[in-house]
Amino acid sequence: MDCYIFLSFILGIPLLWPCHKAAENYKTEKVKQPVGSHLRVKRGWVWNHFFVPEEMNTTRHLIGRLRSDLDNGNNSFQYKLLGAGAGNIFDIDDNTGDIYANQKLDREEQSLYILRAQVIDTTTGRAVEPESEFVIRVLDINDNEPKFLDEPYEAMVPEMSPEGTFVIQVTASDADDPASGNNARLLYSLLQGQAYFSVEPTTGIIRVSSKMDRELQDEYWIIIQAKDMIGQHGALSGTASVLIKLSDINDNKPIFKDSFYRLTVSESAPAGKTIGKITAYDNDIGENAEMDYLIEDDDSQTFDIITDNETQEGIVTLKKEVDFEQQSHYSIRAKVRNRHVEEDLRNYHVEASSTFIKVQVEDVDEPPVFLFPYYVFQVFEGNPNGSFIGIVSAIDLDQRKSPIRYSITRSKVFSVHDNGTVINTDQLDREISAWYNLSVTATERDNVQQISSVPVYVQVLDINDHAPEFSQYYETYVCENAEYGQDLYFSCWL
Ligand SMILES: *[C@@H]1O[C@H](CO)[C@@H](O)[C@H](O)[C@H]1NC(C)=O
Ligand SMILES: *[C@@H]1O[C@H](CO)[C@@H](O)[C@H](O)[C@H]1NC(C)=O
Ligand SMILES: *[C@@H]1O[C@H](CO)[C@@H](O)[C@H](O)[C@H]1NC(C)=O
Ligand SMILES: *[C@@H]1O[C@H](CO)[C@@H](O)[C@H](O)[C@H]1NC(C)=O
Ligand SMILES: *[C@@H]1O[C@H](CO)[C@@H](O)[C@H](O)[C@H]1NC(C)=O
Ligand SMILES: *[C@H]1O[C@@H](CO)[C@H](O)[C@@H](O)[C@@H]1NC(C)=O
Repeated sequence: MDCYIFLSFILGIPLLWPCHKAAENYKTEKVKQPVGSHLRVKRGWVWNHFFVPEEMNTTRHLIGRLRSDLDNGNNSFQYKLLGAGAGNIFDIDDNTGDIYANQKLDREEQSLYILRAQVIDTTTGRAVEPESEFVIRVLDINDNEPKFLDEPYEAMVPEMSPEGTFVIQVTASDADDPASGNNARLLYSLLQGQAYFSVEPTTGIIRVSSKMDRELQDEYWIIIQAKDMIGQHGALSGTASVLIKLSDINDNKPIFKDSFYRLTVSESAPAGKTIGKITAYDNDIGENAEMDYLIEDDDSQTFDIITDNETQEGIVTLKKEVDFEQQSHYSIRAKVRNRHVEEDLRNYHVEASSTFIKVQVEDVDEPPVFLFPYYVFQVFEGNPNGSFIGIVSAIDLDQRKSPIRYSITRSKVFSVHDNGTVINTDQLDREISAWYNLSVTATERDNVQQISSVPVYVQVLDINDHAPEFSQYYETYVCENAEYGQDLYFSCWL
């Protein structure tokens, strides 16, 4: 079998060579025979090339004649066909050596049949020729359409890829004979998707034909067609769909939802407290949608902003405490920008965008504040009831500036006027008690919940001692014009 395949390749003819022992002897002579002519030898088998078209619609089809050149036509020779297919698919006319195909053949199922022939002289019962092998080839017709075998096809290409970018190669196969005309020569084209993609007609390579923006459309279904017969008349075709997804590039900058935000913070809020959220959106996805917020204009250095990595929101926090009485509102500017910026995407809008934030500080009703952390009064024993002992003073720092009411509880000896003046309500006797330690309470008249207290120490001086040299009022005059927040006690005391 090897030898006929080998020969037919060398000769470039689809011919089967008899391969029995005798063939060796004829080889050189036979090679010189013009293609298609009868192969004559001095003594031996004679036959044409045997071809049978596939898919023949006639039931019985003559495909050639096999003869011994010793056959003189006196009907004494008998031809026989042997091998797989002999007697059913093929048969031979005993007398003439005519070979017939009895049924429709399918080249794609079996493209050649190897049979053996015998010729016997019926008068002697002896073989006239050595038994010989020959081949019947089935000729191709274009009866198979191209098929895409690897469906479904899916490919991914970055958005904004330039024209010509490779996307995917899809190939169809055609069961017809690639050596037979154009039956298996395919030509690819696009039936759907030509606006954005192209296909190389001979290779099936799909390329980008125009830039696509993932933020507008993130996937495309295209339909590719393969036609055999290089698309000419009689061509069969097959189609496949290809899903092309666009991957994201960082071509969008984050943009604030609003150009202006209004936040409020209580003056009682501790440093680090979250006071609000601001939101920007980025049309990209994944890492490309990650952003960083920052505070841009904040001379007061009061606010901070961090990014919530889960929600991509900007969380505005208090860097230090605020005081309504000092500054009741702030205007700051915040910025947001892409966290990841690739060098080659500078062309796109990746710079930051910004927004204004107005922060309103809310006043909190705070308890009244005494001007000193404690008071020490000195008084001579024996002073009459209702004598002046000293003055305490508390103020409401809130905007409302509520009037203050003072009180002393659990003391039978002292009382306090609404203006803070402490008086005695009983005789003081140093021999009974040299010290009275009191607690004076200040209450806001407008909100009795707002209360604070201060310790007051009253020292009773001996009447027989010489008079003290210091003023009883010294605290008051220093503190009158002092500001809240200063270390009043010490500046007064020293
Ligand atoms: C046999 O008949 C079919 C259907 O009519 C046709 O398509 C096919 O080409 C015919 N075969 C040949 C070899 O003519
Ligand atoms: C027919 O011819 C062959 C070969 O020439 C010969 O051997 C044979 O005897 C002949 N038979 C008859 C019946 O004449
Ligand atoms: C968010 O991620 C960035 C970078 O990984 C990090 O610097 C930042 O601290 C994170 N923010 C929070 C609130 O965890
Ligand atoms: C405080 O009030 C009392 C009683 O009304 C009054 O006698 C006293 O003079 C007041 N003192 C001052 C400093 O106003
Ligand atoms: C009152 O306060 C003074 C000064 O702090 C102290 O020396 C004295 O022991 C106190 N007396 C009482 C009864 O708490
Ligand atoms: C204050 O004065 C003494 C002595 O004069 C009296 O004994 C007290 O009763 C008086 N107290 C009051 C509250 O008037």
